[in-house]
This record gives sequence, C-alpha cells and structure tokens, in this order.
Amino acid sequence: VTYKLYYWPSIPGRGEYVRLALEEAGAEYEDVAREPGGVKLLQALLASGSPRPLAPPVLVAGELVIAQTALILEWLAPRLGLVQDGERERLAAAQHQLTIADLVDEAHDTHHPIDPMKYYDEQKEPARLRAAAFTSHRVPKYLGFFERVLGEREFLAGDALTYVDLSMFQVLEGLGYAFPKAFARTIANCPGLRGLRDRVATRPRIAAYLASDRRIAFNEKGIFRHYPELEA
Ligand SMILES: N[C@@H](CCC(=O)N[C@@H](CS)C(=O)NCC(=O)O)C(=O)O
Repeated sequence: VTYKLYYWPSIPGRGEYVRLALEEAGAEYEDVAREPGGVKLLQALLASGSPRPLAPPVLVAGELVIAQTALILEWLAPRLGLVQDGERERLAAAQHQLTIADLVDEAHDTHHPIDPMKYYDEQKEPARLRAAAFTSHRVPKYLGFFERVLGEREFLAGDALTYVDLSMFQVLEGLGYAFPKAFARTIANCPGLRGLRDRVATRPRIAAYLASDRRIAFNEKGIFRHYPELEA
C-alpha cells in the first residue's frame, strides 16, 4: 500500500510526527498537499472524508481515512515495525504519544493563548505570560517526566525504537528552535533525552531524510515558533 499523508505543505507541524515514522520505516508514501493542486485535495478530504476529519494530519490507506496524529501513529506502528508486540507495549507507546500531543498543544498555545483564529500580533501580551509559564514550569515538567520514563534505557517505550522516540526527537528539536535559551537550561538536566535525540538524528534513514528537501524547516507559521520576545 502507498500511504497518502495529507498535511499543510509549508510547516512541519503535526504532520512531521507521521512523516518521521514513514521515513524511518522506508515506507512508500505520498505527501499529497505538497504536490501541485494538493491543498485542494486536502480541503476536499476535510469536507468529505469518512469518518470526517476535523483537521490534518490525515492518513489515507486504501479505503481507510484516519485523523488525529496519535491515532494515525498507533495504527501505523505495527505495520511499520515501530512498536513492539503486546498490549502493554502498544498501550505504553500510545499513552506517551498522547502526552507528547498535550505538550505540542501547549507549545502552540504559547503564541496563540487566546484565539487560534487570530494573529499572534493580536495576543502578544497573553502570549508572553503563557510562554513564561511554559518555559519555566511546563517544559521542565514534561521533559523531566520523559527523562524518568527513559531512565537508563535507550528507548521510551520498550527495548526497541518506537514512533514515540521519533516524536520525542521532533519535540526536542522544536523546543530548541522556539525557546533556545530556556531549552538549553532544561535539557542540560536531561542527559538521557539528549542521547535519544542524537541516536534518532543519526539513524541512517532519518539522517538522510533530515538532509533532504522533504524535511520542512521550522518557521513562524508552524507550532514551534521562534519569537525572541517570548523568551525575554
Ligand atoms: N488533535 C489533533 C489536532 C489537529 C490540529 O490541530 N491540526 C492543525 C494543524 S497542526 C489544524 O489544521 N487545525 C485546524 C483547526 O483546528 O481548525 C491531532 O493531534 O492531530
């Protein structure tokens, strides 16, 4: 099967968690909205897919239409060899992925704390307060949690690489981009996560992907945005 990923073409966003899994597995996939006319296809899928997706990313596999990043990954992982067999292992991975999704939501809310439909410029002051809380309390809480989950092991869910490790890599990269100073302080206390980030980045398929033009750079339209004033 050739998987079809539908996601906004100009940001890594939540589509990137799915891309990293597909890339690590060497799966065949189309990044539909990045092809000419693809955004219209994405909009058509949002208007007519069944079950109806509220928002991308959406994965289409044959007849199946799957939305919600964590659910897409939970469905894909056994097919891509990115989760271990067994209920406990599957549940642990899904649980950690949902926790990552919470962190991603909070990262988004640092620049859109009031209204996701309005511009950042229209909510700069609450954004400053939200970002301060995020970088001083929430990021240390989340990363401290995952550092403890990892312990002395190499992977977050079980004893082999899973999609959760790939997603954690993306989150660490995103936090480092958006909040370089605060992130440097927090990650200094997380040697396990630093090791995990380096291990993922140097996996042959991931390294090739990161160096390719398939990888979209972080930018100020995405979820992890670098606004220096939010770190002041
Ligand atoms: N919980 C969903 C959130 C999906 C989501 O918010 N997608 C964003 C792009 S990253 C979007 O296009 N949202 C449009 C909207 O919510 O109206 C997931 O994890 O996939």
